Parts: sequence; structure tokens; C-alpha cells
Amino acid sequence: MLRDLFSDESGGLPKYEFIAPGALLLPRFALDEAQALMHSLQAVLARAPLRHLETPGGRRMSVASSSCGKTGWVSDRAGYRYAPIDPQTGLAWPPMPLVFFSLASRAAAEAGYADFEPDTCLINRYAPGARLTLHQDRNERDYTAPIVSVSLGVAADFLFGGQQRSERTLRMRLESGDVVVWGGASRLAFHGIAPLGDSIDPLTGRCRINLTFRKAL
Ligand code: MD6
Ligand code: FE
Repeated sequence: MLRDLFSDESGGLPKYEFIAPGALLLPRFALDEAQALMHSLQAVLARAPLRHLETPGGRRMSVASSSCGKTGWVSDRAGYRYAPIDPQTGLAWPPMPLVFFSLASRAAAEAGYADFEPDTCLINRYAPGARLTLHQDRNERDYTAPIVSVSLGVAADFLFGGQQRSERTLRMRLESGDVVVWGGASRLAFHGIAPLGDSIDPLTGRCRINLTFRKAL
């Protein structure tokens, strides 16, 4: 087990990288499924299109978002929350594809969180220059379930701070296929994404896609 923390059989990437207590990076954990994830994603986005949400302060987010699963994360002048109906279409969010659920649950188990059953997946698309300012994820009902975050396409700099916005942040590069699993003592850590650079990825073109799985209900 201890050896697994530092090496793998192929002499390539470590299986895990420690970020902070409760937070682990699983380098390229989703690489084998990346195409299948993108394929299922197209079907989800056909029913629940990406859109630039408005923040409670009235700003348009640079990231374009959608959701699938039993509920979806939304933001508008009234605040941040989960909603069972997509306000843009008036329909229920598309069901979470099995390949999404299965990957998230396996990643959580690999990181030590057994039996993770996400009920929602937030989909974020970053175009060049898009960013996510430091925030905490605190709209979920209970903080005992972890969050599983899957990066696809153009690499981005992930900023990871402490429990206070003012604490200094670590910066780590998230590559296509990387999975971050995050819970326990890190569940309410501030985090964000630095403005995306302009480059091309074979899977996603000039964009980065992030899939964030949560148990919200
Ligand atoms: C992103 N991720 O990677 C944004 N939140 O595009 C998040 O905001 C996030 O990666 C909670 C846990 C993991 C995350
Ligand atoms: Fe977040």
C-alpha cells in the first residue's frame, strides 16, 4: 500500500499524488474512458445545452455549464443551488450516463471512499481565457461524501487553498484524464481554475471539459 503511493509497476506515473488531507490526484485515471465519456457527453449536452450562468452578483460566468443526474447545479440572481429541473429547458436534467457513474464511483473507491453514489454531475467547459475564481463547494446537503472531478482536454492550472479565502494556494496542472478525489478534511477547501491557455487537444479542441460528480441530495 505504501509503495503504491509512490510508484506503479510500469515505472510511469504514480497511482496517487497527495494534494492535502482528504484530497488526492489520480493521474490519468480516466484516460482509457476519455473517448467514451466525450461520446456520452454529446448526448447529454444535446438535451441540456451548455450555458453561461449568471452569478448572484450579476456577472456572466466565463465557464459554460450544464448538468446531468437527479439534480443539477444552477446559479442566478437568487443564488447558487441545486435544482431538479433545468431552468433553461423546463425539463428534468438528462440521466447520468452509466459510464460517468461507474468511473466516478471507481475513482472514489481507489482513493479510499467506498460506495460513492453520485446523484449529479456538473459539466463545465472552459474556452481559452475562461477561469473559475476561488470558491468552496457548499451547496451539497452533507459533506461526508467526496467530490470526484475529471479533467478532459486542454490542461489547466488548478488552485488549491485552505479553509479561508485568504490562505495561500497551491497550483497544480490538471492534464486530460486526471481525476481529483476530494473529501474529508479538504471538503470545504477553497479552490479554483486559473485562466485557460490557448492550445489544442485532440479530444476537445481548444477547450477543457471538467466533470464534477457529487452527492448533492
Ligand atoms: C474544475 N473544479 O476543475 C473546477 N470543485 O474545472 C471544481 O470546482 C471542483 O475540481 C470541487 C472539487 C473538485 C473540483
Ligand atoms: Fe468547486
